[in-house]
Amino acid sequence: MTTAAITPFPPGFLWGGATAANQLEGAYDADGKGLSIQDVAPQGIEGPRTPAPTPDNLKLVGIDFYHRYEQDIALFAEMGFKVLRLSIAWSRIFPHGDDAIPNAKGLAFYDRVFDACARHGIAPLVTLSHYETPLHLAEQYNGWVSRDLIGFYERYVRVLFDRYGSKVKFWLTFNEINSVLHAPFLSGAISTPKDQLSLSDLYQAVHHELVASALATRIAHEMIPDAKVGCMILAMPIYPLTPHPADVLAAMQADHLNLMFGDVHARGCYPGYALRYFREHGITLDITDEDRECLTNTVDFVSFSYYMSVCETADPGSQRTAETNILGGKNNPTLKASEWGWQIDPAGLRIVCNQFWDRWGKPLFVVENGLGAKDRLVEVDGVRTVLDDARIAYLNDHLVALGEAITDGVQVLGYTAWGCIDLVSFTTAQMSKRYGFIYVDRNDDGTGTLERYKKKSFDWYAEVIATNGASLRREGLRTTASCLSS
Ligand code: BGP
Repeated sequence: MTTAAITPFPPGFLWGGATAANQLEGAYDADGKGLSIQDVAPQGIEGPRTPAPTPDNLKLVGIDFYHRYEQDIALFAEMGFKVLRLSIAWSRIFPHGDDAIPNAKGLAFYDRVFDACARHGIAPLVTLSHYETPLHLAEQYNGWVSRDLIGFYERYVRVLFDRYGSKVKFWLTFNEINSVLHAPFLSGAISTPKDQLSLSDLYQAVHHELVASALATRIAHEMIPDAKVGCMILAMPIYPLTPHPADVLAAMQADHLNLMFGDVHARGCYPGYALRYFREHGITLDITDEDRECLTNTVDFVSFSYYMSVCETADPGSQRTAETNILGGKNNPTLKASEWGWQIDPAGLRIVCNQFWDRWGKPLFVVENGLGAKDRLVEVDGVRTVLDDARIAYLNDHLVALGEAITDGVQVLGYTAWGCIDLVSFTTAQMSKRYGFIYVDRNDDGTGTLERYKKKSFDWYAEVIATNGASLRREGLRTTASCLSS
């Protein structure tokens, strides 16, 4: 008699991977697609914008998923994916964002992608807006600062729900919606340079996105009764740098700036600490009664990305600035970091899961997590591969922590590993910052064959999925590989 392997992951747990259109599709001007804000940001969030697309922008070609999706989805299926997170490029559907009629060829492309997913039994999890707003909306309207964007977004999502409602049951409204506070152009399509942008304009953009998100939730529920809609938040636990109460308070207040987004999505109104923040920072917002009513359309689940934690301190002289995924913070002296300086903290995932569940009581979905690292293609027994033990260790430890959160009683719907196939980095726009189970032969200078190769982590993840997490190694934390620095 065999005993079933022990796993904290519930039956039907949605294992899979996550991607975004602008980072993998390429074909930036094919079949009627308009320009998106990413097409003029060749160096990621810190670099300058270019007046027009330039050949050094790796996203213009991406990994050519636009032409290779069949093969890539077949590889995901080989790993046993139950779900694939991908986004729809808004400018493929509405090339300028404010067009009256959608682009038929853009719509047909995603039909082909969703049909390929269906053939492999993979459920799509679709992000409506993932850092790829049509450029025209940035240039003509100043992005989400303008209330007009709510109407354009509504037109866009109605078209998508109508067209794909029978094929897509999981929807996310905005990727990492809280990142607009730190990356106004790439997150909120706001053309005003960050240093000239007033807090009132910034939070007005936030408000418009929050209303648009609630509106999309309401419309999805009306048009696709069996759909589940989630918000998507950049989650980054903020620990006090010391046990000093002033540091604990500083950490709480920094956390509030992020938690506000989940509070509005899950509770349907602005929390008191946000109203105080607006008052004390001279932020005046145009919030109508209709907006307030709209915000009461709360999400079905809360999804988030998780890569790292940071610290906060009340000490204005603290020099411990951390390299982070967009949001700021201070370095934690107890943690190691990736090659890009992102601090590795598996326990933080358990902490954030508990915090969100306790706070909102909504099911969670981990829709991004992974290790960005340099990979080296080698030959083993005549087969080209990557021996990515550091990535396996990172993912193992985070999944063990997620299992602990589930054992704590947190309801988690699924987990999609970020960049399940190598794609162009968001923050640095490099190819060399790789996350995938599948290596793509493309380099930072744009050279490469675009051929795909399975990494060691490919078989490892396939086994995790096949055993519903029972194959994970719980003994000791393994994130100690040589590529990590202290
Ligand atoms: C998140 C974004 C993703 C993704 C990821 C990793 O902020 O939602 O688009 O790219 O970060 O970041 P990077 O690609 O810069 O390593």
